[in-house]
Amino acid sequence: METIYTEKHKLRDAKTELFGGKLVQPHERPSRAEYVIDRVRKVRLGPVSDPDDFGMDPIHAIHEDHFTEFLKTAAARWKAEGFEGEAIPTTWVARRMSNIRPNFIEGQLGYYALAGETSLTEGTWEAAYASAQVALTGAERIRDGARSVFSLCRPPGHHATADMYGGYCFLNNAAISAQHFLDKGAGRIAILDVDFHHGNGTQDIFYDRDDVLFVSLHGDPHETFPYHLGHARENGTGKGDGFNLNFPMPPGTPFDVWRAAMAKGLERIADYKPDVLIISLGVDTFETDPISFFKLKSDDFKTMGADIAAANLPTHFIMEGGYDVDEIGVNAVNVLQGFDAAAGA
Ligand code: Q9C
Ligand code: ZN
Repeated sequence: METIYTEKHKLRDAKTELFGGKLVQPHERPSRAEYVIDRVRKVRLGPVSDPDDFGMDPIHAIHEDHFTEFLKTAAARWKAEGFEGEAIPTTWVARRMSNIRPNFIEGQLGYYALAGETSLTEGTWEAAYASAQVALTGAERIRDGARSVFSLCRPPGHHATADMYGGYCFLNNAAISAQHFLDKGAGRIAILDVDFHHGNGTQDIFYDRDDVLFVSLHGDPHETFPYHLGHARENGTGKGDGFNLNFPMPPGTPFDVWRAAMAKGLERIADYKPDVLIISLGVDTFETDPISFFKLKSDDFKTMGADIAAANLPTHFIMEGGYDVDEIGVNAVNVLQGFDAAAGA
């Protein structure tokens, strides 16, 4: 399987994450992608290619102009005010408050953030833009006829909505890829999100649509991030009714239980008959992930890949989370090797 990758991800190098009431070294750090690309090369998964540049249009097919403008300029505006730390929000549009966009940077952070852990830094925009270009390049490989491709996106994307960032995400790479397929003539796209966390951004973007089926397996939002979306009763709205499927699972969930849920999700995807299957590939379901509570083992990721291959669809893998950094390379590439072995590649 071919991998799309660029070192520009290193430009996203925040020094702080708000965690446990402290500013700590971010879980989402450059070494994550380094471990994954090292493993891709070590096992000779396949060629590694640079992304092409598709510009802003396919990003604006998903994200609001005023939001991308904010992401581009926020870190510099924050610094220009003389604030010494990295830019984090302290206010939100809480229940019964006004959705009017403030002028001052501090208020705008609260307006555009869906969570408070993720700081905006110099270089974040460039890295997020490059990450989206990686996903678009992967999409083009599938359009050119590849059975599968691995877009080694960093920073991740599935928590980002059309106009909000957070949960370590800025631009929604999976959504941008899905929309790109549709805009180039595909009729139906399925997104299977196997990251430990609910893909609230992807769900929100496609919630009222029937041309993208969203299926997510994740930690029950009663117990974990993003807390305020991802419940089983969220099935879509309007035309999108029936095209959103959530499988929240409790702390301690082992692979056999998780795998049975994925089988149900894949059944729904088979009924839907999509042109392309996009996998939001987080490996924070791993048993020793520092911020998660599922119990998958390294070998289970191979089985996961084989089960995905059995769906027999053109498959675009897009990197999302995974924070046991030492094992992220093995676990992510196990999915891809499991897929390739089962697909006869
Ligand atoms: N107590 C992704 O996996 N909250 N994002 C961490 C843990 C943020 C995860 C707090 C988790 C975001 C792409
Ligand atoms: Zn995650």
